[in-house]
Amino acid sequence: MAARIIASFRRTRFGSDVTDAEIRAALAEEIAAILRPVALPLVIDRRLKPHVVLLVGVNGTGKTTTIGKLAQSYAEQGLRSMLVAGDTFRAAAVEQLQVWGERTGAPVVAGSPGADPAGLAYDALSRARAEGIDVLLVDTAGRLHNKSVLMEELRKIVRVMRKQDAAVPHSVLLVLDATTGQNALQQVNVFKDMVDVTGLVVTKLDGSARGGIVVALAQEFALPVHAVGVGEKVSDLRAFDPLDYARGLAGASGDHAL
Ligand SMILES: Nc1nc2c(ncn2[C@@H]2O[C@H](COP(=O)(O)OP(=O)(O)O)[C@@H](O)[C@H]2O)c(=O)[nH]1
Ligand SMILES: [Mg+2]
Repeated sequence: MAARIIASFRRTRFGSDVTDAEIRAALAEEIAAILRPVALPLVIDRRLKPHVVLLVGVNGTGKTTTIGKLAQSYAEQGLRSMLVAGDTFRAAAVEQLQVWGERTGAPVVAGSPGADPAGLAYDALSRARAEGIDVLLVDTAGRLHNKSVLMEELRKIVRVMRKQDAAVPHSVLLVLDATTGQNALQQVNVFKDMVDVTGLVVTKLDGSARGGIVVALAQEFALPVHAVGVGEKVSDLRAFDPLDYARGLAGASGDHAL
């Protein structure tokens, strides 16, 4: 990444009389060019009823919170969501999703603790189809310390839902915590082995880390970055803005755009 930027600077800028602000603006533009191809919002297909979105990722990255934020933003667009409490391992995870359901007006499908998430997802899918729900958001567990168990659990959710509709899930979002740095790259590899990840959500970009990790992710995997989390509140989900993000990384203010 650094080599690419330096090479480009050599070609275009070296030797000329440039200010610090100009260098930062040029650097930001260079980084934004790498990010633009992956800055793609998740487009919900309103004809699917439901568009099935599976959220995966390590514990604590923000899957459940992101589901709440997505349900809110869809409600604002006039789309009806249904939430599936597929992290059945922890009772607190089910309660957390129920709170989001109440806040956003979305029905929540939950089972008893320890229930089979695949069966739950199957039931939720038939209910969503019957009720004409627009988006089915499926939460999952992220207990990575037992990789083969998690892999079998996620694959079973997909396999069982496909008995009803071979085209689901339409989207598989991997949720990554920006503050984990380079570890996020490893997480993408692990989850890509388990399920067909179609896009990323990068959370906690409000933290102290500037999250240069998104640049590395874009270069390594070229997966769409559908949205970024910038806080814990329901409104803290944003479309990924490459130039804004790049300016933050380069320490460039918007005033010095090229
Ligand atoms: N600051 C910040 N905190 C977040 C963000 N997204 C989630 N969180 C917090 O991270 C913690 C774990 O989130 P949760 O949704 O439970 O993660 P999960 O285990 O993947 O479902 C919670 O305390 C959330 O409030 C974000 O974008 N910014
Ligand atoms: Mg959760």
